[in-house]
Amino acid sequence: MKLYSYWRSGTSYRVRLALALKGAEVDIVPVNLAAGEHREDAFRSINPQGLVPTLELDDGTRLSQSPAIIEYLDETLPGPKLLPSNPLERARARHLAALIGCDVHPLQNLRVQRYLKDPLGHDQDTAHQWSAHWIEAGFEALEAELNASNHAGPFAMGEAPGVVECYVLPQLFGGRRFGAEVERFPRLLELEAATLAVPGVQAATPNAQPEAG
Ligand SMILES: N[C@@H](CCC(=O)N[C@@H](CS)C(=O)NCC(=O)O)C(=O)O
Repeated sequence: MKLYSYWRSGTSYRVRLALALKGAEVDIVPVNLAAGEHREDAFRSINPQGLVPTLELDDGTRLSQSPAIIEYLDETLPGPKLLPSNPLERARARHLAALIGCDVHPLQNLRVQRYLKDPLGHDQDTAHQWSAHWIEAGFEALEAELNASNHAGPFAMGEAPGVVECYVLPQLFGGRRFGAEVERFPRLLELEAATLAVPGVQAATPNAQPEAG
């Protein structure tokens, strides 16, 4: 398998985490978002939306959109299950993941940040402040959800990290980058520390990627 990925991309990090938790090998193909490689024809022929991540299977089939990729990997690879088997628990895991994936992360995307600056005319500090505001709003809800949960922690859904952790770690990475006050969310930080201590997970982190700069 190949994963078209960018070191700092939160959605690529989600998929790298899912692969690491499954103990699966993948060839990483870096796509340099900062240099605009994802907008070039060569990458649009791989993913017409011009976004990472895209997973390419050994037979050449391609899959995009991180939630779809993660669920496909969970259903087809051996290793620990990332989504719970109980329907209600599975819906809850999807709920917590979507809180980040649908309502927080899209607002910090590169193309959204660029639009805030040009044509809207905001400077970098204002764009970051705007992002940090929405990240903290999402984290407040997520922290409250986890504190009210039946699961004691440190993980969101049980004894081991799964799909929710695949979303929370990248969003904390993004939160720090945009200046969100992540220290206000001790439950999320506890979940992050416990996940980073799982063997193999460090290799999935942004700074462990060969092209990180
Ligand atoms: N919903 C998509 C979002 C993918 C996405 O937003 N990718 C970002 C990197 S995290 C990207 O390629 N951004 C390029 C841009 O905004 O120009 C997913 O979950 O895979």
